[in-house]
Amino acid sequence: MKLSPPSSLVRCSLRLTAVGLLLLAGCSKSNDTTASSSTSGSSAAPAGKTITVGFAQTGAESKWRVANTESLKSEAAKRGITLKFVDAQSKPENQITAVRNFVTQKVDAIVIAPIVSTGWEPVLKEAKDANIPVIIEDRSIDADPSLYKCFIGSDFIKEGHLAAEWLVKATGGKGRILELSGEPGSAAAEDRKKAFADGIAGSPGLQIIDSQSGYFKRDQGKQVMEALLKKHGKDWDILYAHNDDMALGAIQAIEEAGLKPGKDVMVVSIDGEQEAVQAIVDGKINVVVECNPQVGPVVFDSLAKILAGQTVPAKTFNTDHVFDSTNAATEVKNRAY
Ligand code: GYE
Repeated sequence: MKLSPPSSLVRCSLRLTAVGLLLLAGCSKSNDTTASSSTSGSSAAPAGKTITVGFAQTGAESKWRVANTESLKSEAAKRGITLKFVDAQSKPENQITAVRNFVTQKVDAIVIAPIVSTGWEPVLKEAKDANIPVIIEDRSIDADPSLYKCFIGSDFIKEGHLAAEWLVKATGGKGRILELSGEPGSAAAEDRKKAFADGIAGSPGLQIIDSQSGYFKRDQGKQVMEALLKKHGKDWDILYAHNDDMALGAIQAIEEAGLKPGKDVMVVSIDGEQEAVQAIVDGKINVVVECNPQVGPVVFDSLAKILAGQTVPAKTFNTDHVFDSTNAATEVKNRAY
């Protein structure tokens, strides 16, 4: 009797080898995880081939973003994974096209850092129909959770609350606030805006007197701050910027207008870039709430589990900290981005 080659067995064991390597190469990182959901192992990993992952990044709007890209790229390289990288240049339509192309190219998995939270369902359905698992990193989306495997990133609601809580304590609940918000329609901007507003709601002496978008960019942060300074002069007390790049741009505009940031007016920011924590040491920023961009290890650990048919938590949040004058001098040298 002629023995037929146990092709499915060989394929299966090769796939397990690739997945095993992914799992072994994973380095662990402390993270808070919340409610679990079961994820079926829809492995599209080809037998005996390098795993290919498509990564649809928002763009390169901030230093935070550059660090996020670097984290995923270096972690993929460490694990021998081929990463197809697309910079969507802050255009949601580019990002949808990138994901659609990844589906056509039959990648083994897709990672998305969504620019905006809406409009994702059609292309996620295409990925699901093609049996390609999707991980959402950084910004959450408004879509049926069964269309993607998990979310990995920071809790923006918590960040907004932490910023507000710090400010209420530091000001005794009094002050006129100018807000520099992030990318309109992004979870990062919307959650940080809402949570901060909720956090100061119990202090009627704290009022947001103006709010404009600086799109998470340093140059736009500066330009928008210049316009706000023209409009409000010195009749304001606090700047709440949704990220460090905008805060750093705004600080320049504030100084050019003859005010001392950190002293004449308070500056509250989010991200935890080294330059911003240094600005606390220099007395120009008052507080920075951390948002960790270095999620590459968690993303690829989760992917390894998904490809091996294991369950991963529906949401994995970073543990983020608060930097102010009490700890900035110690922490600044540890900032990796
Ligand atoms: O705060 C900002 C970046 O989505 C959390 O996007 C991210 C934000 C981050 O450009 O710097």
